Amino acid sequence: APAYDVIVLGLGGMGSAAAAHLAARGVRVLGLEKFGPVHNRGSSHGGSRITRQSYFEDPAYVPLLLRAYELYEQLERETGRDVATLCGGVMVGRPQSRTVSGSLRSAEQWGLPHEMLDAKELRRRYPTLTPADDEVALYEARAGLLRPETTVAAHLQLATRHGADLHFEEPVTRWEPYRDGVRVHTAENTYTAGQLVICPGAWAPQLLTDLNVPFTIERQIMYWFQPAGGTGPYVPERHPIYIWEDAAGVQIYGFPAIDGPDGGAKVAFFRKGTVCTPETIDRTVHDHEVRAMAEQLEPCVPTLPGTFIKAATCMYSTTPDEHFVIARHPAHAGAVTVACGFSGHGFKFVPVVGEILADLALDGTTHHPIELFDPGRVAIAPA
Ligand code: PYC
Repeated sequence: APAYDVIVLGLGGMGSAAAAHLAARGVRVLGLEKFGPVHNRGSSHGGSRITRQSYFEDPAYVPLLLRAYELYEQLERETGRDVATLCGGVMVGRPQSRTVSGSLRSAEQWGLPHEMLDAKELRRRYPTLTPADDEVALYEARAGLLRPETTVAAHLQLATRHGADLHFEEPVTRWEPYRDGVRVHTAENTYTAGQLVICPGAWAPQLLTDLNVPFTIERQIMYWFQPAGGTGPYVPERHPIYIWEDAAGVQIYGFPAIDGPDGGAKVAFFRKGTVCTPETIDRTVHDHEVRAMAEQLEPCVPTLPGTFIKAATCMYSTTPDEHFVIARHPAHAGAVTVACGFSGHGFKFVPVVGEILADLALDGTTHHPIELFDPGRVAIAPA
């Protein structure tokens, strides 16, 4: 008999949630992670991530978001950790921009509470934000921020509490079908299990060659600036998260100041990354990159680029249509489940993805709507 019911490969955002949900259902779980617990080498670090419900990307994400909100609350209750701060959020741009029109479409389709603000009202509510007269905002009170490192730590804690074995600093070298299940090799050991759940993050191109999805791994930069005049107007009690699309379609996103009076506030370009691999990513952030961020902020959040504090890099794993991949592996459908290609907008879904992966691995199906995430839609013909 297999030593484990399920092996989870990768214990970042998605894998830690999968391990927690699987272990809570009473099965024997092994989690394998290349790095230590809650590391900063992948896509689940940097102190904050946005959460929101009026989803400009596609209304099909909304039911999953509603469930993710419930599960984030449950995670806070079960672990006593502070994961979410719902400080409100604004999606800003011209009315016809994807950010504004797509958010409004999801809000209207799903009856989500929201307000439309003209430029004058946005400036009145949030004096740090200085939209042009032809820009508007969709305001959502239940948008806010999530703490990625705390989320991962909380899921690892729950997985362990429910009896999962979690092995860190133990990279998987390869895996293969074996009898009715799988065999997974690391430098130290070989493990067998009935089911394998692969949450590879930016390592998807290496670990999922036979999925035939053309992932692009992108280097992204997160910046922290100390606002001119201090963080007073930027604290979460007074400041929303924001996604702001300019007339050229370039999006930035930012957060309130959550790191105390001297910690600044975080801001970044949404996309605009350069292609990289986890091995070759340039972890140095260059002066010209800091200047480009400050220049983009000048017209819309002019006091934010007061003093540059620090920057950090992370990776997106982007699919051609920027929708996720969550499915039974088409080539190994009886034993392998994959979750990857989160394309820079996955973290807010972490707990519901954990629930879906547990459903798929244990029941072969899920009641959650995941049709949009079928890898077949973007797979290229095998070479
Ligand atoms: O998913 O809200 C999001 C997001 C903003 C910037 C990167 N991802």
